Amino acid sequence: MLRALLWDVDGTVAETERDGHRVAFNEAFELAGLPWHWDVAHYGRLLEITGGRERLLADMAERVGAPLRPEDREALARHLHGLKNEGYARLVNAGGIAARPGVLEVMAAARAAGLRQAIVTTTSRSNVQALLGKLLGPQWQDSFEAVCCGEDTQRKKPDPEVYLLALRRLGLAAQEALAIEDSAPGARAAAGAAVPLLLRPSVYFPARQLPPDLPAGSLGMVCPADAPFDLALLQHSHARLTAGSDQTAGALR
Ligand code: XBP
Ligand code: MG
Repeated sequence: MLRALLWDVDGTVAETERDGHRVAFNEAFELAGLPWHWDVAHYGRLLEITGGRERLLADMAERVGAPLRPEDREALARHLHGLKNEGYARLVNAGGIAARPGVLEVMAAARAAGLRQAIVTTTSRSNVQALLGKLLGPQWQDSFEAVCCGEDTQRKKPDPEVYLLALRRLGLAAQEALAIEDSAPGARAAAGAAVPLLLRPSVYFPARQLPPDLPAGSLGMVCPADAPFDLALLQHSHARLTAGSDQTAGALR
């Protein structure tokens, strides 16, 4: 039985990556006096690295002109990441990011129906606070029993740690929850924790199928980005995914 919705944030709640984080990273480069710029395509490639600070370090490893010593790179990544998160909050507060269609309605309907909800993200807590505070209002935390963020785990998605943490905080078995994700790393994280998954692809992950490298027996299905998205769909998807055996998952993959 479905007892909780586990929400990814970036790409799932809103298209934050291309129009939010990427823009704020570029602003941070400018503020720091660096002639660096992440265009839409380059940022798309970097999204395989989850975590903004980790993404900066991965980019520096390939970038001519980046500091050579690891400790200098680490310090610069921390500085830029701080500037980026401040800029991201400004951008979000100015109304620069809208929720994806149906998301706020599903959150409200789930709450009204007594369905439990949690945030399960690799993004920093300050970014979750900025985005959900803007989209849902200052009482946004009332809708979520657990808010699991990048700071709460040792390993970020695609590692399943953040899903396992959310299940532990809610006291639920994996099959009692439904993960809503937009990306391949997010799908891998949910599947690694054996949480049934609804993948609603975002602009950077225009998938029609689940990623091929999910663990065997993973329970998941894809909701096309332009399909209607409502609570009935989520309930129906979860019931379908958990009704049978692994064969169900096999058929859906
Ligand atoms: C997406 C991420 C994050 C964001 C940037 O997280 O990988 O790193 O791109 O946020 P999710 P930070 O889809 O799990 O919400 O700079 O705070 O890491
Ligand atoms: Mg995501």
